[in-house]
Amino acid sequence: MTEQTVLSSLEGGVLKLTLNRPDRLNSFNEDMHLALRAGIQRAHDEPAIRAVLLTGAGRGFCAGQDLGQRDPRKGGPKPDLGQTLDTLYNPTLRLMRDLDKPIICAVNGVAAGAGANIAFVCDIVLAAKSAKFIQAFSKIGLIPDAGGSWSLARILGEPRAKALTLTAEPLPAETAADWGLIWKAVEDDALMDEATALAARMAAGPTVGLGLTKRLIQAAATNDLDTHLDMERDCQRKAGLTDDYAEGVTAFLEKRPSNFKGQ
Ligand code: T3D
Repeated sequence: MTEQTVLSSLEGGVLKLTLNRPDRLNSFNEDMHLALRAGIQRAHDEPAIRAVLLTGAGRGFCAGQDLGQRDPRKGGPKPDLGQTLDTLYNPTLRLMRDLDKPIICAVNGVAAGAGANIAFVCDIVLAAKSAKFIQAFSKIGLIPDAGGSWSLARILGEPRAKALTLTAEPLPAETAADWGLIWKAVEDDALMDEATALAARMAAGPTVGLGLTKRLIQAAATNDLDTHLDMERDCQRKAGLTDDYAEGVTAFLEKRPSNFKGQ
């Protein structure tokens, strides 16, 4: 490994992962794929990690797949992109959805192709006002992957999802927020402070309850109401057995801030 493609630091229960190939706008090579997956896996494995903050180094967030690695002029057989989705993108996306801890995404600059769609898989997305989201795939003859055709259709509906993906027109951060695709667009110089504070707040929260909440919201789109009411019952039962629930109620009754331990 010649470069550290994902920078990682743990502070106050927040695992910060920074995509780190700034000269390629943090586009994905295999090493960065594996490093990001290892970071998310670490968040699964370590109880001390109670939230993840994902961002990019330099002026971009992530420009999707590194196209230098797909250069047809180099010859050789045509790539099996289904296989790269199967082995590189999709396991990481599933790991991010399955993580029972909040993932905050700070989109610091352009997010294109799979780079945009990885942001949409995160739980709370903040973007710098100067950032743009580009479904760049149609420009190179591909389909929107990394969950994009799923997220965009669900969140935006067909008309906007089709227009964005078929035209590859950049979507400014403020419009993305107006359309409900991300949580907020914030002033560029406030982005990291705001995202860091939010991640710290999540890390100080009732981790089990937050994880169950994430799971419920994700399941809502495919559950019918009957199934979902049962799922809420089961999740509330689990949440009600946590020490954090007891602490939350005690703190309320004692008129003091809660001191959640994530258990
Ligand atoms: O292959 C598979 O495994 C299947 C999965 C595919 C998933 C995908 O994500 S496909 C989509 C791939 N991404 C793109 O098509 C986006 C390509 N990039 C762009 O269109 C533009 O760079 C941006 C709109 C994102 C930003 O434009 P701009 O003008 O701000 O920056 P730039 O000058 O184009 O880029 C700066 C540098 O980053 C530049 O290098 P240079 O000239 O300074 O040496 C550029 O080549 C490099 N760069 C940007 N994106 C990529 C990249 N290098 C490799 N791969 C990239 N995706």
